[in-house]
Amino acid sequence: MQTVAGTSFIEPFTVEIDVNRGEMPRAKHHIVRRASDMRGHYADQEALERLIADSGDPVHYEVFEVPVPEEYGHLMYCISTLQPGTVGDECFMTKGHYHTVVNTGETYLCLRGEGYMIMKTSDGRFNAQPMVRDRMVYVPPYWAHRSVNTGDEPLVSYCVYGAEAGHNYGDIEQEGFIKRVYRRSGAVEIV
Ligand code: PAN
Ligand code: ZN
Repeated sequence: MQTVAGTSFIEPFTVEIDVNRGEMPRAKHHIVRRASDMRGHYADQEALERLIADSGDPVHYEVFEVPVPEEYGHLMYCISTLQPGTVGDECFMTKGHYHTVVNTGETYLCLRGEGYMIMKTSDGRFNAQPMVRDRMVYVPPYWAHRSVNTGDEPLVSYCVYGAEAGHNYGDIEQEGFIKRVYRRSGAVEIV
């Protein structure tokens, strides 16, 4: 068998996914982001500090993955589980990022819950796609992406992307996502 330089040969494998709990039980990487990891991301920073102080710094979201080599040709995949809730009236969300290798896309298959994937480009385009069970969002290359939970249960999705992608959080932290997602009197507003 001939292999290609830069793409490691590995053995095939399978993973278990617990769709209802939003977990990959035997994940090797388990990233947990709490409310305190989200400082600087919400419009109402005082509301975030109150949430951290009064609710024991609750878990915001978790990412489970069995990593593969971060190389062109491999596909990274993960389960991402974002809890429901609001900071002030802004819905819980992930930090969001561009891929470091900007021309790598990603798919998000929503397994449970409801929300939005909000996306923006470095030249100021904005797009929001609904995330709801059995629906897949395609995040094309170049788009920064953030998931937002607008419902009352965890938003669970299965993501797949080029394993060489990398995550660039810094640029979008500086730029912001143009719009925010709120739940006011039960209605979702993207403004
Ligand atoms: C996802 C995200 C995951 C967490 O796996 O990494 O939903 O969001 P943040 O990375 O923005 O905190 C993905 O888009 N990977 O590329
Ligand atoms: Zn991504």
